[in-house]
Amino acid sequence: MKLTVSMITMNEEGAVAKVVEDIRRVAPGAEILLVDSSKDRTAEIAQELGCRVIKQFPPQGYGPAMDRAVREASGDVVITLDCDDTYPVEVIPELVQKIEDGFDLVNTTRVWRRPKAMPLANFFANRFFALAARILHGLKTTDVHSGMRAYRKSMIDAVAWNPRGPALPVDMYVIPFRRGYKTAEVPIDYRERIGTTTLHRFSSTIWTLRRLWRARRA
Ligand SMILES: Nc1nc2c(ncn2[C@@H]2O[C@H](COP(=O)(O)OP(=O)(O)OP(=O)(O)O)[C@@H](O)[C@H]2O)c(=O)[nH]1
Ligand SMILES: [Mg+2]
Repeated sequence: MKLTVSMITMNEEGAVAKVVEDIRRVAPGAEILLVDSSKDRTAEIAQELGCRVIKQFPPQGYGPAMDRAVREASGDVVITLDCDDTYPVEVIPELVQKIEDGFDLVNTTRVWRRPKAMPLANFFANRFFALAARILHGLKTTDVHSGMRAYRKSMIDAVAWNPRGPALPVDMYVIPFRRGYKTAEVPIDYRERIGTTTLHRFSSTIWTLRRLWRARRA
């Protein structure tokens, strides 16, 4: 199956070369696609390394960038991860294998135990959001906010969500699950980030709860 590794980037020039080279090592034939809204040299570095770069200006936020990153992928399998060196690229083959085995979406969980690289408040918030997903949707998960996943492209083509507003990864997991697509979850180690965070905790929390509640109608 053809593979695309999709990332969204906002000022990740300190990490992009390492992340792209790491991906190339484990998935040499994959298309690497960036939806970029950076003011720094992230896009140029990625292009020099042979990535396909879609520029999104002015920046529209996480959701519209991520929606575009998965929909524009040319592969049959789309892997997402953050371009900040937090996610272990070595698990990419395992995620792809699970799609080949018949799963439509393979999530990773960073919080099967507390990662040192995650602030305690974020850890508890993530576990709480996952518990809410279990109660509201019956989804056995510990992490609805992981940025590292594999999606079957035909599933993405068949499912819609509202890309506007924070916390889109919640919808991208819960809605396919509610629609009856087959999902799996793999524990991963989560590392310290290169560069500075773009996460807005307050709006992300509000939107997470809103998306979890609204997905009941999916
Ligand atoms: N293209 C694009 N990328 C974005 C935008 N906002 C955030 N990103 C990228 O999306 C990735 C994930 O963003 P967030 O989930 O907000 O958090 P984060 O900065 O990774 O936060 P940490 O949890 O500290 O790693 C980041 O690596 C950003 O570079 C945006 O508006 N446009
Ligand atoms: Mg990150």
